[in-house]
Amino acid sequence: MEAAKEMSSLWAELEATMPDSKEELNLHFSEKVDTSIVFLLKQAGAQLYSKEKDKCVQTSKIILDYAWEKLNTGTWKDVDKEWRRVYSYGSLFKALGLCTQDHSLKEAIKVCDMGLLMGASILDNILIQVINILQKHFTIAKRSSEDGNIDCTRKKIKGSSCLFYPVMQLETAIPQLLCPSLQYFRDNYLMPQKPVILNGVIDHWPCLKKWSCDYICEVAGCRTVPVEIGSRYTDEAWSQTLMTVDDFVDKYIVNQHSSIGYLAQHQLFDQVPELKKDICIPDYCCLGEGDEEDITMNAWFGPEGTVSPLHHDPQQNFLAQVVGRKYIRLYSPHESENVYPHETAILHNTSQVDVENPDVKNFPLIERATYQECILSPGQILFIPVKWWHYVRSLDVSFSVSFWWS
Ligand SMILES: O=C(O)CCC(=O)C(=O)O
Repeated sequence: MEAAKEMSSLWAELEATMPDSKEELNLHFSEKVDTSIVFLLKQAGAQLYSKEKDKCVQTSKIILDYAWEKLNTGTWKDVDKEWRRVYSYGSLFKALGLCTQDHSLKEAIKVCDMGLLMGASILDNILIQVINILQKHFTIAKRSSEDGNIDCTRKKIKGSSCLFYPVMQLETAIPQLLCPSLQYFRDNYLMPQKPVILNGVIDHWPCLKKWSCDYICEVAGCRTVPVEIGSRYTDEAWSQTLMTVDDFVDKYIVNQHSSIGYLAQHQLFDQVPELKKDICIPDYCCLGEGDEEDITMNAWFGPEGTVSPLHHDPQQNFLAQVVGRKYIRLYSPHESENVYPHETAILHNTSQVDVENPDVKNFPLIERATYQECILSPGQILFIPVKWWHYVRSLDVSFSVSFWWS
């Protein structure tokens, strides 16, 4: 009885996000999309509105399989947006069709996440509205099934083994400031493009007190996210996969699988607005010329030992440390020749040298390159000027947030 009540309240909320009639679904596509697929989309829409949910799920699966092929042919930038819209509609119809008592909300959430990651915005970002509702109901159901059993779910993280803990030298240490004024930061660090660690500027961020594996699993555990597998993206064995945050934490953080998994992505905060509420854009970003919407926020969540090989990015960066510590080494753009950038276009911003263990025979100039370094701890922000080479290795389970701005 309770389940039936819960399902009808969920369905009422979902219905409120949907257009009033199937005619308002706006199922119009350019000639790039085969008419047979447009027909199936209309059919799935009609099945949904006439509450034939199982049939709607079946039709949506065909649409999704077909669109998936289109999304995975050629390079991502050449994928036509119309096919991404098709994928989003297929995801929407399938997710809503799955919302019956017999199906799990978890699967519907996964379908929406896939739509968000691979699709394009439709119907005023309806997938975000739908997933928020699904997640709310999923969390309520999960909490009530866990009642009285909370301690058993606590994520226990193995102690840090820190095989190689760097010793900082005074001469190479990145300077630190305590809450500098905007003008001081601009004149002494932004304009001359010098790295600096800012202390005391993010002390008020709620994430510093709130974020832990338990909390991240509580707010995002059921969400599907892209994860990088392998110790560094320059390795041949490196790959990417999709998995839920719960599975990522269990496999790579709590149980520390033999390979390394890194949740390094820019969509996490759009996918999970709850996490975004716990951080703020640093005031210093207003010194840039871009608008706030142009700032990219990246999440970097992984176990001890994740490495981002030496590389540079095309924007200014504030790398904020929230959980755990990271060893970071910076080389100025003047050292580019000495750090041996890869020759391929795709990796031209990445060095061939493993800077903590350099092959000086093959890369002798690396010994000439001067660098600055630090161990970034929770509550600190590192300013990495545009085009500065940076190498990052986490010393603990770590969560950082970076802001790319111009
Ligand atoms: O924290 C990391 O592993 C890499 C950070 C980074 O490369 C960036 O913020 O641009």
